[in-house]
Amino acid sequence: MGEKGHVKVFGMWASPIAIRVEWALKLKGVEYEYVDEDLGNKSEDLLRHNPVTKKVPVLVHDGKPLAESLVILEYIDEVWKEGYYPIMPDDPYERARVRFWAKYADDKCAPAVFPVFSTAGETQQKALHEAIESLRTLEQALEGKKFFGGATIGYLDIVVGWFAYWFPIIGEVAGVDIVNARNLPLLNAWFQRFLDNDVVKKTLPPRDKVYELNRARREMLLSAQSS
Ligand SMILES: N[C@@H](CCC(=O)N[C@@H](CS)C(=O)NCC(=O)O)C(=O)O
Repeated sequence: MGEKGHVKVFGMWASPIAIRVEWALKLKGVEYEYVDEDLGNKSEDLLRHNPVTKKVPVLVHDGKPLAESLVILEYIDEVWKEGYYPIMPDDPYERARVRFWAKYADDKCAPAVFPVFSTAGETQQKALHEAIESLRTLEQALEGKKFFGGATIGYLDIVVGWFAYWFPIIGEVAGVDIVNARNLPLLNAWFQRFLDNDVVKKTLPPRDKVYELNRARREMLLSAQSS
């Protein structure tokens, strides 16, 4: 048990959302117990801890459960504060700004990329155009900075961090290039910088397994549309 109690995380190895919680805890050097869920057959423990959405991630701190990754990230930053790696900006206005962009990324960018993954042909091209536009808007938050958090990885980097690893994989599965040096140069350069971080790198699931899972998923989505 760490100096601030026992920490348990319910995740799923290929979840791009649950990994946010692991990145945050690892950046802070907080030890935790990890429970990998089968989302097709969720454990009693997960359902007991998160009866509302029944989703991962769930953080259980000294027996007290919390769901929703963005809420969990802020909680982690508040509990492991003095002397720990900072995640949220100090300034209230900057804190509000990163919350705004996190909401934009979850509500606009991720849903805009999904149809690129789940369609083909002209529909996919149209979706790709819209996805790139939404990412171009997000890119504004990176202007003049190494990371969204400034000189180091912060809250927004953790929130959109999965884009850096998952977009190239799902792009390859779907036969499209979502982010590259020509269409989104700042975001593309940030992808490399983010993935170069040791904590980030060490937490990532194996690329071949993520590729295969998404390949099978796309095949299923496309065949469901054609039947
Ligand atoms: N808004 C939630 C989204 C969590 C989420 O979508 N989790 C997915 C895995 S990536 C899940 O648990 N899916 C299982 C289900 O929907 O039943 C968060 O930020 O925590």
